[in-house]
Amino acid sequence: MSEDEADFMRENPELNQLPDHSPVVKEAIKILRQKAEAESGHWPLGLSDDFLLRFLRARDFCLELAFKLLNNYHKWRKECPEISADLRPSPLLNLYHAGYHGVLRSRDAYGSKVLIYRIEHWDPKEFSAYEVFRISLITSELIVKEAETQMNGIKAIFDLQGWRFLHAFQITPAIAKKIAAVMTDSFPLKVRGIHLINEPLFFSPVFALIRPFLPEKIKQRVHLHGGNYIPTLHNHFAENILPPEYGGTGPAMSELSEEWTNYIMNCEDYLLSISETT
Ligand code: VIV
Repeated sequence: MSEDEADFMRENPELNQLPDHSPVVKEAIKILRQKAEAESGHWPLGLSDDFLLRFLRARDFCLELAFKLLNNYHKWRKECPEISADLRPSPLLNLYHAGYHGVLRSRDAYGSKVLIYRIEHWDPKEFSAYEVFRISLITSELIVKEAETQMNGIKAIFDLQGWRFLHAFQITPAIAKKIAAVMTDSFPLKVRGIHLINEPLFFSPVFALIRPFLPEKIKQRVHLHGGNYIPTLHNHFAENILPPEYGGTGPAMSELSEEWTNYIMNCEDYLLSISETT
């Protein structure tokens, strides 16, 4: 092991804030690439600087952990073709147009990207949990390209208004495991908060399926706000970034949802290019 390599044996959060082109960052990328090339042959998405850097940032420049994440990411995608084999958004357009998903225009006070999902707008007779899952994966693949998101992670708000048995039946133990895996060690994004609002009582068995697979650190970041969520949600997100539907003064959900739909549709070629992982 070289001296440089030894430097990257532990987590180095201070390196996380460095720009892409700084020499230490370049050095870490080079070592990670050498490791990947040496230990396994097949990297269908390539090993470009940009690609490798997101894994390093997600693991605060600890080489071992970044390499493990890189491996897990490829493994997860291969094992879940129903979710990740075809990342083109067009087959999911009805779900987008229904307003299931929006991304806030402004980051939160910590620089995290904030994503909103509204279960009420998911018709479980039209779309499976796999397809709904794919919406999150598509968004994740696009926002993980932003340096600020790599550094400061994401927060997700799940509005469970309208949660029905038909939704619950779709969350099989297999899906629950995939949810937990992608949130913990199979995707290069730091999950800084999961906020559930309007969750009905019969949501708890579903959460009980997912919970055992979450590490303590992530468990602590899951907040259950219930129906009277405005005061507690506002402890986490400033009113001026939240849409009026959630007691804020920011742009409306319909606007955010349309904006994001247009954005992902413009990225269809890119999404197709990263779809093939075999
Ligand atoms: O997709 O960082 C029963 C996060 C999430 C992701 C992905 C990444 C990520 C935080 C999830 C969270 C959502 C891809 C990279 C796991 C997709 C979930 C899809 C299911 C079908 C939604 C149904 C509703 C859930 C509600 C609770 C889920 C939370 C405990 C996450």
